[in-house]
Amino acid sequence: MSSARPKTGMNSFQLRQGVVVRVDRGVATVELPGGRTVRSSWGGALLAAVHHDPEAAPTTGDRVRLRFWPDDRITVESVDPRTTVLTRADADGSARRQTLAANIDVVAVVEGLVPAPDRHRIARLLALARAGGAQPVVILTKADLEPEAPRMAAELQENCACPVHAVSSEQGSGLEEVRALFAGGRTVALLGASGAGKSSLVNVLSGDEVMRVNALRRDGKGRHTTVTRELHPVAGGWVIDGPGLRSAGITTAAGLEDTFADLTTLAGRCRFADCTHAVEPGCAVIAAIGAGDLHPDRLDSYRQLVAEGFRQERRHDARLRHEEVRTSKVRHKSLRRQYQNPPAGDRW
Ligand SMILES: Nc1nc2c(ncn2[C@@H]2O[C@H](COP(=O)(O)OP(=O)(O)OP(=O)(O)O)[C@@H](O)[C@H]2O)c(=O)[nH]1
Ligand SMILES: [Mg+2]
Repeated sequence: MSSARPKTGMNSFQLRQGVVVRVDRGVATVELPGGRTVRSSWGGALLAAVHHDPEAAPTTGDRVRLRFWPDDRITVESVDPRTTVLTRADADGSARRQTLAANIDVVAVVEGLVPAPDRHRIARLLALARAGGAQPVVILTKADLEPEAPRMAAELQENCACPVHAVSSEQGSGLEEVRALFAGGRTVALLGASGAGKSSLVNVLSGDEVMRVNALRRDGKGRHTTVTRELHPVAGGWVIDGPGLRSAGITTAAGLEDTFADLTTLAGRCRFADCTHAVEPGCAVIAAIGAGDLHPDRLDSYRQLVAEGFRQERRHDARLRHEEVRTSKVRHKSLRRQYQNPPAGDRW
């Protein structure tokens, strides 16, 4: 009697979709439709893809396909194409990039009003947000400690070319505008230094203590309380809270024109098209700084970020070229072995 053996080949196990809610050292926590979460490592094909391109590794916010194996293992087999991706250059100054989150609709740059907001950091994080394709906003926290909060928010908004909201998680003020960012099930990623108040904002928006919050250190700095990047349901949408960014190298100069719209508009009025805004006569940028209409920090940030963006683009291109050459050398070697030593029966 012939018994039909159940198919046990890899393709017989159904793939299921899920969303990555956090990643810890090569293990993703994935939420399935219905809300159950499972832990999952990388499948073979994905491992190979990640070997060639580390940016292919699943990150928080990714939509993935999971395979459930008979021995209870669960693996991520593939990552769906990303609508947006938040990427920073590795802190070691190399060409490597680190993918922070994917499929984000809005990046909220979170900065405390106390101590005074750091304009360089805001410009840098907005550039990072724009480069990834997400809509940028700025959230100024701790408005309860700064009587000048509305004026400071209005002033920053002129520079940033994006909405700026002043909020207090302590008093619950300014939260309606922030809640509106999540409308329609949108995903908002919070980016900012440690101690800026990101997790406090998540807690007050969700009405629950979903994230741990610690008092600041004596010198007023944060304690890096949040250590992983996590996705949580909030206000009808999703929020991604993560560790405070010690450094956030930009990966490209793309998007800088929008981040510095005030400056690039002025530059269009300079006498010379290739004006460097240093010594040229008829420079509208220098004139605006002299008249107090443009903060000199803006020009410093712009120069620094443009140089860094182009440098990182060149490094990344060089790394890709190196990778292509390496791959083609490996292919060439294996072809040569094959033709010099064809397996028996394959000779012609
Ligand atoms: N007065 C006041 N304090 C706040 C507010 N928001 C946050 N804080 C305080 O700021 C400190 C840091 O807040 P967190 O929410 O942990 O900051 P974080 O950005 O998540 O920090 P990391 O997790 O380290 O990146 C805590 O002591 C909070 O109580 C606010 O709106 N007003
Ligand atoms: Mg936190």
